[in-house]
Order: sequence, then structure tokens, then C-alpha cells
Amino acid sequence: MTHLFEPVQAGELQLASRIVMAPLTRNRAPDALPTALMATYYTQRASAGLIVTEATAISHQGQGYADVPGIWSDAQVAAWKRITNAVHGAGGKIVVQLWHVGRVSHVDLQPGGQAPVAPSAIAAKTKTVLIQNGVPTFVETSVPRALRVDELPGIVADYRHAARCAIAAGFDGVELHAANGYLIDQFLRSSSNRRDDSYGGPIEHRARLLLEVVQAITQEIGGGRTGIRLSPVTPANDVSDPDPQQLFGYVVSQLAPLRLAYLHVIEGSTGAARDYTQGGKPFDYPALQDTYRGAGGTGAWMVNNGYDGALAEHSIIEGADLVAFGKLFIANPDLPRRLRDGTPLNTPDRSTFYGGGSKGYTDYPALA
Ligand code: 8OZ
Repeated sequence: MTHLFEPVQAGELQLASRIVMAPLTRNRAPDALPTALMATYYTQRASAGLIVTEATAISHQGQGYADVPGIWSDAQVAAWKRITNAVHGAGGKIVVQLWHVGRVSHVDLQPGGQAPVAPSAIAAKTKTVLIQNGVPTFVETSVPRALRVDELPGIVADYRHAARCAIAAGFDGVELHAANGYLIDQFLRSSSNRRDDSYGGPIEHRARLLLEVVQAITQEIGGGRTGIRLSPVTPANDVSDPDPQQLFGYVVSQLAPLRLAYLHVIEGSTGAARDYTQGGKPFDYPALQDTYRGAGGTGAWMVNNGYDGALAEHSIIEGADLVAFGKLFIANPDLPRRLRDGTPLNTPDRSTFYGGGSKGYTDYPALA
């Protein structure tokens, strides 16, 4: 495990190793406010080269699950500041993942009980979680309404505002969540985007919202503090596209000039098969990276999905710059040390992934 422990520069982020804590939804922020327990959880994991926070809503409308945090209000900024201070005090680096769920929501989570918003009025065949009488309960997502074109500048402005809040809260940067079938990915993929205006139809139209959002964020905080997460073939949250290679090749070529800190690519089906494909042929990730580099992209290349230490080491040798670990970081607060020393890993407990308190959150043992 030598390569994983080399320092690396990702835009303006100077990282002590290639080991990243992946964004992980944990549903422990009632009223969308980060808590002291979350500070403990993240600080325990500060030996990561970089922490990406759990997906964090940019606005009330961007919320889609019970007890996920937000980053749009002064109270949220103050609460996150305690977390970034604690992580920095422990020598870590942390960026916040900026999230708008689009149609993956429920009227009970939306302002005024309104319908969630989406590129088109097509419901996602997927579930979300509400707290009903104190009990986390899976429910079907609500049928969304299609966003009017004159509403899109407001959404871009919400992302920009959240990026400003992130810096005010002391984050080292932000990661734009453009993956896993949430709002930006709903615009990208043709199954969820049936628009016939300048935001739907050809690839260049479907990528427009993503590019406007990245431009707004980078204007606000600089490309060197901005990363982006993509999932070219995941079926998560009921999205698909017949030609992901073309679609995401276009996206990364357009991102190349923005001098982003990193591109974070989920390989295969999120949290599941790495060899999952859409569009009838295997997705060529090295070709995607070549397209980005060929277009002048300088950001670090971060890979994710089902990595263990050996596969991670191999991927760095093959040209990845960073590897994000999810479930392994849930169960092993000192994951970098365990990977370095070859120490056995704790096993994650799925029953405590979403919601609850310290059990399965801050009580996994670290080595003495
Ligand atoms: C698991 C449960 C809820 C949300 C993602 C933000 O898939 C999520 C998520 C994961 O990106």
C-alpha cells in the first residue's frame, strides 16, 4: 500500500493521501441541522486524505429524505462550522456535498406540501424515507411537477448560495452531487428528461443545467475548490440513458476548462455491481478519463464503488488519483491506518446506516 499514501494536489486542495471518505447519507440531522454527534463522527474519520460530507440539501425544495442536513441558512452554517473546526483541528480536510434531490422527494418534505420538482412530470419508481410517528418509514416518492424554464435560474442561484454558505462554514470546498438520479442527473438522462426546450432533447441541452450550476459555483468559490460526482451508468433512483459514453464524454469535455479540483466517478451501479452497464455495452471509464484529459482537464480523478485496499492500490497505479471508500469508512474510523498496516476491518452494520443515534455511527472501534 505505498501509492495510496502519497500526498496529492486536487486543485487547491492539498491532500495528505489518496484515501477519501465517500459521501454517506446517515439521516441523523433532525430539522436539517448538523449536530454535535455528527462532529464526533466526522472528526473520528479525519485521517482520511479528504472527507466528503453526506449529501446536503441546498434548499428546502432540495430535500428528499427525513433528517438529512442542509446548507442554506445561518443556523446550518453555524452548526457546520463547529464540524469543520473540529475536523481541521484533527488535521483533516472536508468538503460538503451539495444536493438537490429533484423528484426523489415527497410532498411531506417539500415547502408548503407542494409537489417535488423535476425536469419532467415523471415519477421515479423509487422510495424515500419519512419519519412517521417517530418511526423511519419507506414511502413511494411523490409525482413531481416539471420545472418551468424561468425557474431554473433560481435553482442555479440556490446552488451558488449554498457554495457561499459552504465557504462561510469553513469547508475546504464543495462537491456538486450530479449523480445517482438526483436533480442534475435527472436532467442529464433521457429517461427522466422529456423536455423539448433548451434543457431537454440533445445531449448539449440535457447537460445545460449541470454546466450552469458548475459555472455558478466556480464563479462563487473558484474551480480549485469545486469537485463533482458523476455516475454514468447507475440505475439508482430510476434513471437510464441509451448512450452514457456519449453523454458523459460530452459532460467531462465541457468540465475540462473549469479547472475543477476533482471529478468523482462512481463505476457501475452505486453500492452494487461494478460491472453494471446501461446502453448495451460495457462503459469505458479509461476512455472517459482520456476524454477529460484530452480536453485539458487537470482535476484529480477520483474513483468509487466497492473498492478494497488492493483494488484501490491497483487503480492508483492505473491512473486514478483518489479512491473514495464508503461502507468501509462507516465501520472503520481509522481506515487509512488499517489499510496501511493490513489490520482486519470492522464489518459495517446495515441496520444502523440510516437514522438513529450513536449506535453504528460513532461507536465503531479504532485501533488503540
Ligand atoms: C442512500 C440513501 C439516501 C440517499 C445517494 C444521497 O445515493 C444518496 C443517498 C444514499 O447519492
